[in-house]
Amino acid sequence: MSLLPILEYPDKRLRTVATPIEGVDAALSTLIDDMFETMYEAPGIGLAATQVNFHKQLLVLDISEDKSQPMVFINPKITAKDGKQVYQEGCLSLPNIYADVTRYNQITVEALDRNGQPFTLEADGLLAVCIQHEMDHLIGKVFVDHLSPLKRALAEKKLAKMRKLGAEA
Ligand code: GNR
Ligand code: NI
Repeated sequence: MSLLPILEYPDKRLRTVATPIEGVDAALSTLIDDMFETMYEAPGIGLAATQVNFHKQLLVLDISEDKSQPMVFINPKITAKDGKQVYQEGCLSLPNIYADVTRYNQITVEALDRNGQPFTLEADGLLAVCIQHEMDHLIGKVFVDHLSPLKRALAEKKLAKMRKLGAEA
């Protein structure tokens, strides 16, 4: 297993639109293991392949507190959505930046699991937030794209400042 470098905003590669995965092979299985290791180590509750510079439709997540609910979504599609919720989001590609984002409250997702088997999942609350956040990455979107221009500018300013402080420390 190995830790993978995570791309950080405003890296242009985060804007790449991922393409569908055609088959689940051993190399993909290794990538999935490495993505879980990278996500848990960060620590984060989700990771999209885009963030580790692999531009295929793959995301992993685990919203449990004890690493007990690892989930893999290959070629995910939202087939139903309902309601609205606001959640304070963060992103491993924008360290230390948090902002409220409005998303669907309840979604139905169809995807393939790590064995290539199709499944359907109904999600709400944080799980629904996380799936929508990760699926955004797969189309080259990050959560600050959902903010007003003013809030987004503030987030970018804070990010630049944190980087500068980090570089001096
Ligand atoms: O670790 C993460 N936490 C989080 C919190 C609120 C909403 C979304 C997320 S996802 C994020 C990990 C990440 O950047 N995934 O792309
Ligand atoms: Ni993210």
